[in-house]
Amino acid sequence: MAGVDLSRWAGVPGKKARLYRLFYQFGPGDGLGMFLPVDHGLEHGPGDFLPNPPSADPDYILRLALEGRYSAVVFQYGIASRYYAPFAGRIPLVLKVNGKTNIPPADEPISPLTSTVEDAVRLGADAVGYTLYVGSPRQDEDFRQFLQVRREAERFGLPVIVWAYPRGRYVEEKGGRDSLYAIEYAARVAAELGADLIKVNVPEFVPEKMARSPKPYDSTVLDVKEAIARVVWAAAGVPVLVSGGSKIGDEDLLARATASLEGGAVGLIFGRNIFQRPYDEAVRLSHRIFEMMRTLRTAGAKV
Ligand code: FBP
Repeated sequence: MAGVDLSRWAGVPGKKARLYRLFYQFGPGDGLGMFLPVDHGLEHGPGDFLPNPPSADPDYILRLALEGRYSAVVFQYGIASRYYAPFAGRIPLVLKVNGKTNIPPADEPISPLTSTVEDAVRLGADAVGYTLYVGSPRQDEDFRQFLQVRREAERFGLPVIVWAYPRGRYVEEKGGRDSLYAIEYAARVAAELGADLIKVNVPEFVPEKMARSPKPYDSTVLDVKEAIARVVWAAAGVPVLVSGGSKIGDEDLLARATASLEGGAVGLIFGRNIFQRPYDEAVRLSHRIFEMMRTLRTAGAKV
């Protein structure tokens, strides 16, 4: 299995040092990452915290990230600027620099800027996160906005993690946001535009939706490991992180996580699947995922 190869950033010491912290000093290490993203209060509303009400408190999330042995937490600016200081240096931060609510219709999405790379540096973040809605009717605006973030990130030496999310009405016409066609394409676009890391959802193969995808995607059915391997291939060497999506059972989540890593992902970025569980259960599950990653890495190293 893969791990982040820092030699790719040999000429950019700022990015390399921060990626070293994220992928070698914290979390499972050895090139692998385990991230806890909690921007759902903005993206989906506080209803996402109702299954486990204490999770609405960012201090709770930071304690969970520390005890769960994560590589980093991911927050929006308002939360990071009020809650991160007591944890700075103890658990890395990824600052999400754009975001939106899910209240307007999802047919023409764009995620506007909510903070800057300079904010991220001041807060002590080790990377910034940017949601790119590939295929949206507003994609041209999104590309220009991303260009600005990518240039600032290069100037400050911060890695950019792109949430490569195919979205909008045209994507739905071609098989939907979870189709292999759309996710593979979004990962490639993120690589083409200069992402340092790419975050994707696991492709789904729903026959009625797939039928709307271009050939050969209309008839390609893969398991999780094979599907992630395809996305990793499309990403042209840019390391891939896999999202969790809505909450599923422990064993299903572990199976999906294992298959994703075996498919070549360098890490996991699970939000609801962790914080919607009661604290002790979330810590236990995080430790199981951590151990699974260490075991796979060790097995891989022997090959
Ligand atoms: P989950 O693991 O809970 O899916 O979180 C990952 C994430 O990318 C969050 O950062 C973000 O809030 C959310 O998913 C966006 O999901 P969607 O685009 O499906 O609304």
